[in-house]
Amino acid sequence: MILQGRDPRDAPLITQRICGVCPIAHATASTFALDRAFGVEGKITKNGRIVRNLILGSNFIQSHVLHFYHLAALDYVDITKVADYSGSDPGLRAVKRFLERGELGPFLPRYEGDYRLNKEANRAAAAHYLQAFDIRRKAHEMLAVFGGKVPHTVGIVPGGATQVPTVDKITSFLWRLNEIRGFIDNIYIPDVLTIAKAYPDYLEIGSGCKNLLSYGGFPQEDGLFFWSGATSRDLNPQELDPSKVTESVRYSWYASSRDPLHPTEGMTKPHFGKEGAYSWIKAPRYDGKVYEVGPLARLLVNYAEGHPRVKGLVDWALGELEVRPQALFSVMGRHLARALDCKLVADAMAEWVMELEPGGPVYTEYELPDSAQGFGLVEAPRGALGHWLKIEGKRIEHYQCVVPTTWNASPRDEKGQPGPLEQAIEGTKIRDERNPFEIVRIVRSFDPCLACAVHLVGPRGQALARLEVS
Ligand code: NFE
Repeated sequence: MILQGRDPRDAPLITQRICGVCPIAHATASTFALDRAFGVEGKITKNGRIVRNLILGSNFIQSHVLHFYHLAALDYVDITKVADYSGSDPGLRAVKRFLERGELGPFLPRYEGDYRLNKEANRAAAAHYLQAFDIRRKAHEMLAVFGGKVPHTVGIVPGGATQVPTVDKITSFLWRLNEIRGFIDNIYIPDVLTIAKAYPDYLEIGSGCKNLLSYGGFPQEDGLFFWSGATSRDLNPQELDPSKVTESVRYSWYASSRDPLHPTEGMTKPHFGKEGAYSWIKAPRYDGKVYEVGPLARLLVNYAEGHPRVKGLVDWALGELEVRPQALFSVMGRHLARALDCKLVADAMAEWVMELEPGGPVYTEYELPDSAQGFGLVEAPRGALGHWLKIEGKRIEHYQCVVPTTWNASPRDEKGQPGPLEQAIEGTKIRDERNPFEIVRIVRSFDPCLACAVHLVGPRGQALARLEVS
């Protein structure tokens, strides 16, 4: 709604402000939609395509490391076991001082009881928790090399990118990437496997709807790096048909003339207090059915389709845990898929950055059309993201974003079907209702982002702030 009446070229900049965690995915979806509307979709230069991929890939790494270490790990790692640490690691000594002084946030308060790692494993994980901050900073720096700034990039534009690669920039990007790849291979993936082995029951709970959807992402010369498609528990592959995407607002606080609607016609009309509604999130569905999106969906759709790199890596990880692919429909399956996804993207980036042509063009000119339509589909860190727009009189007339967490955290739809996260929680046995670890661990395994999933509502006609720029 904020975009209506604006210059279409503002969309990648404004839609990034939906979220500070995955802004690049919004810039990319919006830019793909505009490329299509402006008729430059097939004319992006090699450098333009690669620079876009490197900016988005840097954000994937930052987001996945953030999620595992800083949002999810403390559900499994008991950081208070650092209290009697007597070694020389400066990070652990700092944590110990915090604990001694009673400055326990963000480590406490927390749920108590189900921490299963021994003292050594807890200490190692706590040290990695701290190291992960540095890795995230490096991923941000890497993004800024071609993206200009973080979190909201100015580097991705319709027609291509803004930064012409130089040998200096490539070097600056590559040394950071190689350090990060070492962290993913030697620390992140082993940590996820350690936790999965200590919590094998979490390879069985939180499975959810067992339908998975991927839009595919990261264009290469010969097609997308991650393939698009859908699959289910049987792991039979299906082709993606974007016309089958709809959103229902039957149980959401929005009004709509018809329900459900395809995003080219979708409406965002707040109706708080609507009878029966219980969420600000809409309910996206594919072919009328409930689908999970995210790293697990991306990997298993590609696994089902026989993507060689994905298949090799997933089979290796399954061997480490001695489980079948179906075990990945679970809490630990989502964490493992996210870590493997991080490696796949980081390794591919090391190849893409070497394909850049220093000094070569990154941008293709286009004419702003009077009227046009477009849509952009991309894989965001949290899964399938689509932006749909219509342009009339060189201005945006209609704009809809259907976002990964909207899929995963959706309420019931017009048929009464609960969303993936609701299905994943239903029927879960809680061992200790005062410490409902099972529920928080299931919810967090989806890496939900409600900033992305809800729509912004401001009090009608009321000034929220006044800014003067001189
Ligand atoms: Ni706010 Fe996002 C990602 C997007 S999620 S984090 O990844 O698009 O719903």
